[in-house]
Amino acid sequence: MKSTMIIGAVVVAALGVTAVGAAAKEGGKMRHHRGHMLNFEQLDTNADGFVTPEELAAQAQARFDAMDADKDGGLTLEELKAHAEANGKDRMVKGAERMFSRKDANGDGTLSPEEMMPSTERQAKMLGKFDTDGDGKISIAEYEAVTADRQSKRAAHKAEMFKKLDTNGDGTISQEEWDAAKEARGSKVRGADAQSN
Ligand SMILES: [Ca+2]
Ligand SMILES: [Ca+2]
Ligand SMILES: [Ca+2]
Ligand SMILES: [Ca+2]
Repeated sequence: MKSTMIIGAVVVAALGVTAVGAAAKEGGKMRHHRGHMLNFEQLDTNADGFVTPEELAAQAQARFDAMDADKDGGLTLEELKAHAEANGKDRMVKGAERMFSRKDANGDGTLSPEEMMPSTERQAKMLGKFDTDGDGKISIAEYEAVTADRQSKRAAHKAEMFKKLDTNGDGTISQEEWDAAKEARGSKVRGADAQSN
């Protein structure tokens, strides 16, 4: 059903991966460029402890409307660029044209809300990630579990980096260790360059 698809899409859009940010990421060449993450209180507009697809839909629509400066229900390249500029998103301004032509599925020069939506697989993946009990809404516990998981992964990654740098395991990174790591990284980068050329 079409409505299900749209609801899934707005979950993606509202949960921090803005439609434009997601598009930039799909570009492959651009680095991960996430829109900033809304917190649960902001998403749960009626404050009942659950974020429903309806609440997310309303917010995704609000975001689309904010970009749709002339309120004609479609985004032009100019509107997209102007919005990115107004928000100081330089990288988005630069990537706007490419992203626009990729997203404009019917090539009419305007992005409809449907064209702005991420792909179905991405939507399903995102919704499934948060809604772990599959009841169709996101509880604060589900939201926090995902957020905490993300944070602990980041912390683990940092710890791992530290361990790699601290080669003698004394808990501090000496200048020598730092230099050695830099040296190792430098040769790796040079190696990669040599390969690609
Ligand atoms: Ca709610
Ligand atoms: Ca417009
Ligand atoms: Ca279009
Ligand atoms: Ca749930």
